[in-house]
Amino acid sequence: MPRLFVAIPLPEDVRERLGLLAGGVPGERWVDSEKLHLTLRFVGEVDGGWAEDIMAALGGVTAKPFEVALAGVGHWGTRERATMIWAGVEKSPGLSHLQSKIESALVRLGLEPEGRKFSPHVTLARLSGSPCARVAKFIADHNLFRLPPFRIETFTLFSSFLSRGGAIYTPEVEYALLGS
Ligand code: 3AM
Repeated sequence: MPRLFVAIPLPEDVRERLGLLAGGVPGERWVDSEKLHLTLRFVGEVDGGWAEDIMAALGGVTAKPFEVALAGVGHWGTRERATMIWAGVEKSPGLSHLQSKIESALVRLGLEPEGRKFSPHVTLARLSGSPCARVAKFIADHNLFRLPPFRIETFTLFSSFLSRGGAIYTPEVEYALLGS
C-alpha cells in the first residue's frame, strides 16, 4: 500500500540555500537537500483504488499560483527534547487557500479531517537526544534567516517509502496551479 502525502517541492536554489544551514547540532539527521519540501497534507497508507480517487480529487483542486517566502527557523518538541528543526514560511494567503482546498477535496472523498491546524514549515532536521543548548544556539544563530519569495505553480502527490536509509520520496503526480 502506498504511503502518500501532498507537498510543494522547493526550487533548486531554495534547497541549496536551506542546505547551507546544515550542521552544528549533535544528534541531528539533516534532510537531504533534494528531499526538502513543504508538506500540505499527510495522507498515509491507502490501497490502490483509494490512491486513484485521491489523484482524481487532487486533479479537481483549482487554485492560482502564489508566492511564498521562507523565513525564520524553529523547533518542535519540548525545550528539553527537541524533535525537529524547521524553516518557517511567511504568511501566504495563496498557500492557505491551496491547503484548505486540498483538505476539503480529501475530506469530501471520505478521508478523516486533519485534526491539527496547518503549520506550514520545511523540515530541515530530525533530532534525537540533541543537547537543548545547541538547538537553542542554532535557532538564535539563524534568527534572521530569510529567503526571497518564490512563485509556486505546482503541487505534487508524493509516495513515501520508509527504508533503513531514510524515507524515499517519489513524485507520483504533479498538479498545475492555473490562472494569474
Ligand atoms: O513535511 P514534514 O517532513 O514535516 O513528518 C512527515 C513529513 O512531514 C509527515 O508527512 C511528511 C511526509 O512524510 N508525516 C508522517 N507521518 C505522519 C502522520 N502520521 C505525518 N504527518 C501527520 N501524521
